[in-house]
Amino acid sequence: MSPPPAKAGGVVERVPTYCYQCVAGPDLMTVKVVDGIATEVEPNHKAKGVHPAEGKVCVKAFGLIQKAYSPHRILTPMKRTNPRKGKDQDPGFVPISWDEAMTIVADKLNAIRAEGLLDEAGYPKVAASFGGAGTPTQYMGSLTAFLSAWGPIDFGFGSGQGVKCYHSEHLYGEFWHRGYVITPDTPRTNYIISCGNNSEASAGVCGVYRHAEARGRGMKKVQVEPHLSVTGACASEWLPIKPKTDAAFLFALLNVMVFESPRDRLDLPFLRDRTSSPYLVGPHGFYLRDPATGKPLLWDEASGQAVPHDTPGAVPALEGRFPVASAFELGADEERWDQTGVEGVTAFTKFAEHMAQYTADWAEKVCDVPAARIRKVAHEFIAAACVGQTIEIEGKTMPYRPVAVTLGKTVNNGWGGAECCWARTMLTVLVGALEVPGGTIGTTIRINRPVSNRLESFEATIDGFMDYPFNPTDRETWKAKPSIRNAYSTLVPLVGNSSWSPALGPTQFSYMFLDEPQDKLPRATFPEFLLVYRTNPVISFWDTDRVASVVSRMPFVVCFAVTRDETNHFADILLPDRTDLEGLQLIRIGGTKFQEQYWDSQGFALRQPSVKGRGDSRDFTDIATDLAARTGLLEKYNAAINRGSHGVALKGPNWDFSLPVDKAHSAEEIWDASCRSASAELTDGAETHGLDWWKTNGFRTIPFPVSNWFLTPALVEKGLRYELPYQERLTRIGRQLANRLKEAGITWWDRQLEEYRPLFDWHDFPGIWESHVVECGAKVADFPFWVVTARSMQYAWGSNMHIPLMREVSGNVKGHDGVVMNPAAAAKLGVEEGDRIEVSSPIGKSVQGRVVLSQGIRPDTLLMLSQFDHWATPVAKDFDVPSMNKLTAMSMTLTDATGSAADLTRVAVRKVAGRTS
Ligand SMILES: Nc1nc2c(c(=O)[nH]1)N[C@H]1C(S)=C(S)[C@@H](COP(=O)(O)OP(=O)(O)OC[C@H]3O[C@@H](n4cnc5c(=O)[nH]c(N)nc54)[C@H](O)[C@@H]3O)O[C@H]1N2
Ligand SMILES: Nc1nc2c(c(=O)[nH]1)N[C@H]1C(S)=C(S)[C@@H](COP(=O)(O)OP(=O)(O)OC[C@H]3O[C@@H](n4cnc5c(=O)[nH]c(N)nc54)[C@H](O)[C@@H]3O)O[C@H]1N2
Ligand code: SF4
Ligand SMILES: [Mo]
Repeated sequence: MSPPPAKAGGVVERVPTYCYQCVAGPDLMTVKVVDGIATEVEPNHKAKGVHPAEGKVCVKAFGLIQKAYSPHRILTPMKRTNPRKGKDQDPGFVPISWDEAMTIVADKLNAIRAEGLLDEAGYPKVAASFGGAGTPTQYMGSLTAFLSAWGPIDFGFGSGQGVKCYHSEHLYGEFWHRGYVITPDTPRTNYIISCGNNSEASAGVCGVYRHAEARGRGMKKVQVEPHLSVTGACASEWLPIKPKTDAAFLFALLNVMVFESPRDRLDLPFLRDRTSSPYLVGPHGFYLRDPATGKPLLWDEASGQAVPHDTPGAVPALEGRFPVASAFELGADEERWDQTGVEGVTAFTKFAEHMAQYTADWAEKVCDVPAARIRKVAHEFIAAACVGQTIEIEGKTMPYRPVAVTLGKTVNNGWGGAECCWARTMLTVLVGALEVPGGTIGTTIRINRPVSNRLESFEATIDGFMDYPFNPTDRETWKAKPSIRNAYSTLVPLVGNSSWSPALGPTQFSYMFLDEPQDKLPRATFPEFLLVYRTNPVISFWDTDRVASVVSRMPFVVCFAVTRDETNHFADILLPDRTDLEGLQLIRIGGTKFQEQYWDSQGFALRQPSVKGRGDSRDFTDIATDLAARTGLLEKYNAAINRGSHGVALKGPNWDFSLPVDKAHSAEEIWDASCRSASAELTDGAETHGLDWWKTNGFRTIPFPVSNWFLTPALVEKGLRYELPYQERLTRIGRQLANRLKEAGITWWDRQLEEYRPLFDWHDFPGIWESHVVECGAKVADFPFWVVTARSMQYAWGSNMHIPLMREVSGNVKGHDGVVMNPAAAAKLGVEEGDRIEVSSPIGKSVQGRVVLSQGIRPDTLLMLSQFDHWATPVAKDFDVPSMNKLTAMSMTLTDATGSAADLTRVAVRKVAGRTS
């Protein structure tokens, strides 16, 4: 059903609301409603000067009208009637009432509760998969309160978010500088080196706006990537690098900066005072520590002796080797070396000596970027860094270093991701551009706490660094027995144990381990109940046929569903939620958030029904309350709401809108109380506007200091340093983990343990994908191409591919209807534009599609944009465009130490019959 044409003279309303369809949100907008029918999405002009993109939204938001009125919407609960589950099985969904649907769901949950929430293996019987990089919570009302009331749930059944996303960046970024996602300080930066960061497609309306403004004032960007993305097309320079060799390129930049540029062009005071560069490293590879205090030593040029790092008045030596009279080194577990008359080498000297091997001439052979270009980029970067200059922000004088290095998702995850994250951070460290105006900064935190303010998210360690919530690796507290199936707390110390950690763990293991028991690890068991919302792992993950096979064997699957899709094809029950323009929810906005949401204000915004919920769809909050009531959890659920699990606590220092816990409340009541509490929070209790006020006004903010975008001043205030370049903590933790796994007899994580080193090395990262070809019993020469993927501005993953408008708009951007291939490579195979090819991978899977020729891609690389290949999602299933996800493997070999792998694989290409022009 499409909206009937608006009658002239009809009643026109403009409803303020938000879009959070992709991770670059939230963005504010208004919906024009004529006689109750949504007709247009418009900017929210009241947000001009408040929202970083002046109250505008991107192209995807315009699709929301068609989404609401889609003829393919699921508009009533449905029950599966075909007990057999398979891709080729018609589920036989039949409409049922909400009462019947909720009775079936609650009976299952109550049966689980009666027998215990954990199964014999100790894993939660209930699992939940939410995708879209955390965006579903912005649409699921108070379901979060129900989940918190329930108890243990396995949140580790991933969808590709997390492990296919920015991953090493999340973990190492938070470890080094509290940066879950790392971006340029775009409004002030002048020079960006971007390795595969496709911000013109991926950074949302705020990112695109900021970059356009920056280009307008002359900012330069060097885009390094195997194919010319829309971002590359907007950049000053494109360097078509060989896939997965970015670490070599970045290492060579470091080499040029250290060896081919005068030392004083670097930010020596920053290196000396804000990093661990002057710490003295002993012969065993750990810091030399003061026998009295245990603190790391540095060489004090003032007194001519080694002193603890925080000695007042000390003038640390940045480089050199120094005699230390007495010190000890602290290794893994109980390793301790007490030493006298020992030589200490500064961490910076260790770093410089280590980088000597990675010359530009060496890198050229590895990454296929000419040495002269590497040198040019390094020198331009130093020149643009403005070392020594300052800028005033809100009356505070801060360093001004307008250079940034950004990484995209295939660069900062999987093998080589850690090395790229380290090298990128070191590039900015060398010129003092880390977490300062103009430089490379982190957006927000997800592993550390409190999320509300990353500047308050650290205590000092005695080593003078920010502390970090590692999963334990010591003998007493290491978790030999995983709490959920992907074993993140057992295997990945860096991922921590916050509410986001299960979804950032090696989520492919949740699927893999069900069929491949791992030696000495408790056997993975199928969860008895799987809940799915706004994710489609059967399309979005690696080796999608394999994911489909696992999902088809899940005993009971409940999916919230806007339309049929590939994952809910295997569901037992479908529940129709009120979607973007129909539901009610208040969320926090402002502050700093990925992708490039940097606000100078913070507050709340309301999502409210612009149009009546269609059919028998139900508001998420009402669904959650009903579930809580039917499972006897109402009190706990209401208490969770009062605590703020749904986004805002209902009680503050001088206000209290807590709801009585013993009865069910409607969505309107819950969000009215939430609105009142939010109003009070923003006005210190002075105002308590309820839902009606927020419905009219849409959002409200208070100032957020721009100076809070930058971490370095907070570090200075606490007298702390970044633990860079040398990784003493990680080395110790890696060795301890190795000891624990050895004691447990686990050998299948040995390769991952090698990532824990004091200084990162180049390894043949593309070679790991090549060795996987051999592991699959094939020959590398038979798979001569790489296939990579990229974002599309028109699509939020696969979530809006059922919207015809998105298809129409994306049709104007090259690459959306086939496999992008270089003409020279195509000519060798006798392939022309529009020909059909079969692309196959070493795991024995293949896809077909038409060829799109472009000079903007390396001859050894193919591009499969986005995540197509739908076979159940309406509209999308008729696209006939392939996706790499059927071709890529889920494999231990390809899993790195952080638990992620990368979206690329070696493939073979063959021309097949049929042409589509
Ligand atoms: N419109 C839109 N925006 C989004 C999303 C969305 O679905 N739609 N998703 C959001 C999410 S969850 C994420 S994770 C981000 C991802 O954001 P990005 O990482 O910025 O974007 P992608 O387009 O996925 O990155 C692909 C780029 O990496 C390049 N590439 C592939 N392999 C390599 C390599 O080995 N080296 C180098 N240097 N480059 C390589 C490709 O050529 C391509 O240009 O986007 C977010 N923003
Ligand atoms: N080929 C390829 N694959 C990729 C990537 C890539 O770049 N290329 N990127 C990876 C990354 S970084 C990420 S984060 C993941 C994301 O992957 P997922 O998190 O799995 O996201 P989607 O595939 O978009 O699935 C979203 C689902 O939500 C449903 N949906 C949309 N709106 C609503 C609604 O209002 N209500 C309900 N009930 N359902 C709704 C859609 O129908 C869709 O099935 O994908 C990964 N997969
Ligand atoms: S960038 Fe994402 S959240 Fe913002 S308007 Fe576009 S789709 Fe919505
Ligand atoms: Mo992602």
